[in-house]
Order: sequence, then structure tokens, then C-alpha cells
Amino acid sequence: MKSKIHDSKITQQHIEAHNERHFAKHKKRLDFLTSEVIVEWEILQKLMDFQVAIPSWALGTGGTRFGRFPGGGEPRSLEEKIEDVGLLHALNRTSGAISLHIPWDIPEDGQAIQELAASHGLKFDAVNSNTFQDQQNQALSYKFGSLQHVDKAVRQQAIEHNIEVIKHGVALGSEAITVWLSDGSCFPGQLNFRSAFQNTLDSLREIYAALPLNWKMFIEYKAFEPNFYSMTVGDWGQSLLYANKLGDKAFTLVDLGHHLPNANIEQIVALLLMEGKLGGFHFNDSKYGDDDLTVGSIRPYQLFLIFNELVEGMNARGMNHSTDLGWMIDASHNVKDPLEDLLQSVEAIQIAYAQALLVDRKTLNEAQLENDTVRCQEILQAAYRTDVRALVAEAKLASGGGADAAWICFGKWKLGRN
Ligand SMILES: [Mn+2]
Repeated sequence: MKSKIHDSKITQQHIEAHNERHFAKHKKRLDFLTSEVIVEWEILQKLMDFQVAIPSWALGTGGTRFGRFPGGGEPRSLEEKIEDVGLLHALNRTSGAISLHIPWDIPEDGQAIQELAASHGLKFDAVNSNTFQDQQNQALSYKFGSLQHVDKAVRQQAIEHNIEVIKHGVALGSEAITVWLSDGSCFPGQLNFRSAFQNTLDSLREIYAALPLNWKMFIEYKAFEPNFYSMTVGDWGQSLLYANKLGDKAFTLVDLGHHLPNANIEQIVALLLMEGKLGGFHFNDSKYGDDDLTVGSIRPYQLFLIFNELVEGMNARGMNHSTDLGWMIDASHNVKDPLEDLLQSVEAIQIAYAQALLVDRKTLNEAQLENDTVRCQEILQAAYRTDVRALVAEAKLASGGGADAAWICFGKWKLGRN
């Protein structure tokens, strides 16, 4: 059966008609904003250039370990997932890449998939390996870990899987692999920490050796879950150790939900950038643990503070904001339409980024040197409390997207397949 998305696909005309209806309101908001703060053309250009990759697994309704409540019209194939991301990108002009998970998304016809993605203006971002679960017909189990496993044969199987993932990525034009391991232990004494680290490092070295010249390896850490006593890549220190030992192509990846409660993520980001070892980002939000909620839905101020450090740190190293780090959403939950949710997440990222671009860095720096704590706080919060939604909308309009991308879908052009 032909999916409904083809019948209700949002065209450029729909977007333009929507924009036209709301243009007067938008203009008023933008005029107010630019009367309050100076917005240089460069800021708008940066917002237009910024792209956030959408992971293939965020397009279906997520589940919990207690159950899953699927919504209507979830994508059934890689082709439909690409169409969904194409729709997001048409609306917000900021979701121009898709991140695949292997083996969940192995393309049958790589060439055709690449052409389909290109027709939606999409690139393939980092590919993701999976040794955190056993696949059907898999010879050896990852129950006690993969790259850390005490048995060399299990490690070898996991290494070969990762090399396979790189090959799939090469065929699609990806330039990075993200390795997230669930390896660790649930009980004291179960694991020799040093052997687990060493085995993991040796395994990563073999995968690293298979990287094409222009590729990066992102090593993602997580504090706990599914292992609850130790994780073999448990924090940014461990990830950085691996990345430093592996070489120039290895970097730490920060997933916002993978820290212990109240961790100062913005400080972690600043130091990783200083070391030239921050590779990429997985955006989500959380109140307790790895909740994978919509970006900016719980702690928007923290998101702003992180972007403040990102902008400051990338500028200090002369980095290109849009291309020198890997930006990706990594969220999945049970109650919202995934496409609407992703539009909200991307919008939250753009808002935090725009606010960070508006921080008066020169004055902040002066205030820091004078230990003027009150002024420092005022400068940061002045940017955070600026309503930049009109600026974000203006960037979308200038790129041919919908001024209120997240709102279009709530009306007549409700997204998704039914
Ligand atoms: Mn992640």
C-alpha cells in the first residue's frame, strides 16, 4: 500500500503559503528583536549553515523496558526513514543528514539509497555499530561484553562487525563511525578493570586501523546502564584516554544523557575542545538518567550554557561551527509523534545556538578578568533571556524552510503516515 506520506507530502508551495500567512507577525517580532540587540549578518549565516543529523532510530516511537505504544505511520523501511528526514529538512532546512544504525538499517541497494537521500538534500552522517545486543544467527554472545570480552573470539567478532559498519558507511559517503559500548559489569569482582580496559583498547586499535584516511572515530561514553556497577567507557576521562591512545582520528563523543546527575557538561565540553578531542554531540534532555527526552524540554538553560562553551571553544580554535564537529539528535520516547518531536528538538538546538552567538564575549572576558561575578552572570543571562525565535525563523525563511517549522505540522499538514 502506498504510504500516506506521498499523498500529504508538504510541498514548497505549502511552506510558502504558510510563511506568507504569518509573515506580518514574523516581521514584527524580528523588528522588535533587532531593535533590542545587534544581530550581525554573520550570525544569520551561521544559523543557516548549522545542520543537525537525525538518527534513523528516532523516527519510530521509542519504548521502555515495560512496553511500547507504537504511533500510526511509522517508517517501515530505510527508504521511508529517509523520506521522513527529507520532510523534516524541507521544513526546517537544518536536518540535512541522517545517521544510520547497523545492522538495523543495512541498505540493500546502496546506490539507490544514496540517490534517494540526495534527492531530499540529505547526507549520511556517522554510522553507528551495535554490539550491545545479540543479532539473530550470531555465533557468539555479547552477554558479558564485546570489545572488552575475556574471550578473544568474541572480541574478534565485535571487531569484524565494526569494520563491516565502516564498509557500509564508505558505500554511503559517511565519514565517521560512532562506537558506543554497553560493556562493563553489574557486580563487584565480576571484571578486572585493567584487563577490560586493555582488551577494549586493543579491539578499538584494530577497528581504528580499518578507518579510511578521511574518517573519524567517535568514542561515546555512558555512566551506567545497562551495566550498573562499572562501564568500560564510563565517562569522558575514560573516553579521552582511549581517544588519546588511538590517535588523531579518534575523538570523544558527548551524549547529554550519559552523565551522572548534575554533571557539569559545559565544563567537560570546554576541556575536550581545548584538547582538540571533542568529536561530536548527541543531543537529548533528561531529568534523572538517560531519559532521551526532547532536547531543551527539561533544562534549556543547561543547553544554552553548553552552546556557550561550544561557541567560545570552537572560536578559540578557529573551528567551523557547522562542519568541524558531528551534531546529532539521540532521543527516543513513548508519547509524541517522532517527527513533531524532532522538529521541537532541532528548534531547541537552534535557539540555544543563536543565544550563544549573541553572548557579548568581549565584555564577558573583561568582566572575568576583573572578577566581576555579577556582571558575568548578567551578560550570560541577558543572552539566554533574549527571545531569539524570530531570528531562528528568519534563518529558516532565508534557507527556504518554514518560518515556524515546528508549528506547521500541528495544523493542516500534520506529519507522518496514518
Ligand atoms: Mn548517544
